[in-house]
Amino acid sequence: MEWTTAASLVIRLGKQGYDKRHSIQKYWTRTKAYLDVGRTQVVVTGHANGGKSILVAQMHGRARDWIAEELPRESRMVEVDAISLGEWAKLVRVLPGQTGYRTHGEIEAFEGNEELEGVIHVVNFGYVHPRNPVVAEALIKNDGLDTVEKLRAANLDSEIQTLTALLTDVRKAHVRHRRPKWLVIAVNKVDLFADRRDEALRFYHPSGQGAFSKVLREFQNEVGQNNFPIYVLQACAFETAFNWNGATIDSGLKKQEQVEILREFVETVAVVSEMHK
Ligand SMILES: Nc1nc2c(ncn2[C@@H]2O[C@H](COP(=O)(O)OP(=O)(O)OP(=O)(O)O)[C@@H](O)[C@H]2O)c(=O)[nH]1
Ligand SMILES: [Mg+2]
Repeated sequence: MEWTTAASLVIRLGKQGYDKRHSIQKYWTRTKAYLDVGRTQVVVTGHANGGKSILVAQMHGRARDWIAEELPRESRMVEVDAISLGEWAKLVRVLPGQTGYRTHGEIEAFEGNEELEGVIHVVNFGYVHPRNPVVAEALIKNDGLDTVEKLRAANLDSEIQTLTALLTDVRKAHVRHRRPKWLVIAVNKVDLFADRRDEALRFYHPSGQGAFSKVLREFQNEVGQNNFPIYVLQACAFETAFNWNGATIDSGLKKQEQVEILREFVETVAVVSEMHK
């Protein structure tokens, strides 16, 4: 079991697969008008407050301009964006984490979309909490999630339900269009569990022993493993201390490590995308 990296893919495929990314079509245009009418090529999903908006923003370096000033608020609409690396560029739609805001985006992104190439599903190893302090307070008081570990346990359970729901959409699209062609599990916020990344990998990897792995494996068995490759990547969109009920968890990454993880993440997604064109 290993994290997927650009280098490991290149070794597995031989160099040819990697070079292909320099010869992609130059259909790309940066105009916002095009972005709004273009069909989604990559869908980004995951829990509310899990880091989807920042991660996507980081995937073409735009984030540095504004992250320093203001972090994104809760997304209430599908965000249309682009991810790019050199000449590789994809039109992305980020589905809001809050299920109530999602319906339209899900339909647009998955149904009848013959352009859909892949899905980036963002997970957090349980390190996520509601933005709304009132909702957070209720989880602590009413649901008894008064420690980070209790919160994580509950989150990890709900991640499995979210994954199952996502795979239902993927299954339908796959039956109709044989798309999306790949799934990236983006294990974000690794700064908060830097020393337990092996554990996280075993938790999320299709060959792992846990419930998340089992759902992935069953899906792959159903559609055929070669028809639907799943890659597990580390991500760290933005180092932030995690605060819950008076407890604080700080980043455990070394200096510059976040930049390196992000660079690797973008490069690996680009290689995955070019491999499965
Ligand atoms: N520690 C840590 N925190 C992160 C990381 N990425 C994002 N965050 C935190 O997560 C918060 C939410 O990020 P967003 O990108 O707005 O999350 P989202 O998934 O778009 O959330 P919704 O729009 O509600 O669906 C940010 O304010 C950051 O503080 C990360 O890699 N590490
Ligand atoms: Mg968002």
